[in-house]
Amino acid sequence: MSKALDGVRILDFTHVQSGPTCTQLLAWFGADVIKVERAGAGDITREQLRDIPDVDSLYFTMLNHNKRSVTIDTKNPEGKQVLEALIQTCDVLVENFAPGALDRMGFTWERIQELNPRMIVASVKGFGPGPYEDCKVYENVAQCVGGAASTTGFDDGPPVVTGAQIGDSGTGLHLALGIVTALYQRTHTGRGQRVLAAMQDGVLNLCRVKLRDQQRLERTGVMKEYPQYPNGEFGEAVPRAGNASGGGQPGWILKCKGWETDPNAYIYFITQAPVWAKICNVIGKEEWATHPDYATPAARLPHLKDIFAEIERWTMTKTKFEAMQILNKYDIPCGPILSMKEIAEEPSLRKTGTIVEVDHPTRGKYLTVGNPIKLSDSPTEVTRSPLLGEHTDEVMAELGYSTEQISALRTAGAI
Ligand code: CAO
Repeated sequence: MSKALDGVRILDFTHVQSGPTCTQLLAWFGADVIKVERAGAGDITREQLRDIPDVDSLYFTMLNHNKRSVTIDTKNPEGKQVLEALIQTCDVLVENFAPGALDRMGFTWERIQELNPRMIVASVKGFGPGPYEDCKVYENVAQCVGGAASTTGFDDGPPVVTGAQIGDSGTGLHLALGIVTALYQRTHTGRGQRVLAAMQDGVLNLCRVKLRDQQRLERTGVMKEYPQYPNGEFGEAVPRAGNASGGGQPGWILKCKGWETDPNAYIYFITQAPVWAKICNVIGKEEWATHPDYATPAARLPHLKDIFAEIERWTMTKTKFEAMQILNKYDIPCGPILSMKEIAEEPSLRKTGTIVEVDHPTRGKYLTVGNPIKLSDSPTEVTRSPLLGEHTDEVMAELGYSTEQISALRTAGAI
């Protein structure tokens, strides 16, 4: 079966996490992704957080599936020529170097356009144009400057970063959408363009509901679904909301049977308005269905703490899976807090290709997260990440270099 992005060639100049997640997705959709790395070293993540000596780390292997790896020293004049040949034959250049690094290599937007006017140049940067545009940025910095950290955690504690890599992988996702959109526009215009996804912007986009709340707070001075209501103080900025739901249906994380010893024996419970009567029945508080203090969503808001405490008395008598099973019968929205171990072992995720076992020549078998986006006409087959420079000769031959030329370039340190 053909793939959605068959025939699209990506010159992958990405490293660490944000850029590689983007090009990995494009590779899963069928693009030929050629990852350019420095000979001898490669992407720094190959050696970061290693669990097996001298073997590409899981950090690297889990972000670089389905790609080819070539080594080029792009600061070497002959290496630059090889890169120029790649620019002329690829559709998209994706990079997430520090600001200005591509220009310093001699590959400005103008120069790239001269070489290939159809080329799309896609970049992840920490910030968009402005006072911080020259800054280097990593995941947690992006979470802090994009509004996630100030709105995550509990009200009486410090800001907290989330384990979800919304700055890196989140921005990679945004960039991938920008790239396919630019490829589509090129079918009409014939021209390439620049695509920029700034990590601050990507995180803020994912924190959109918090900017909503900032404006609600400024208008009304209070947010009734937040745990600070009715007894706490609201300041000028959106406070941290603990585990409160970001939407209009109040929710909280509640203890389940075994919470004393199992750090993940909890369930997320949503008191969705249409099923309120069923919730009251399940927890044995039938009278709340009609009581004036509890019968409507607005009446319930000042009592949310008591309501969740009562529901928790019920959830603590069940395991998180038992509670889920019972609540699902009544269409009460809830979700067990799953550990990574439980997720890794979940058969249904293996079946859908969301968790995949991959074999690697030096690492052996390992688990990875497969393509979370499923296309019915473009199925994803996850193949292992490349060894450093594994495809240098193959790609050079495709560019028209002879075996002798390739070994001369290697001797000169250009590849
Ligand atoms: N041949 C020769 N030189 C190469 C090369 C190659 N194949 N590949 C990279 N280089 C050079 C670059 O040209 C650059 O050189 P100069 O500094 O002389 O211009 C140098 O390697 C280092 O690039 P860098 O500054 O991007 O790398 P860093 O480790 O210092 O910074 C990071 C890493 C992530 C902070 C920075 O790249 C960045 O801010 N990127 C944008 C934001 C981003 O993506 N952050 C998320 C990363 S994932 O957490």
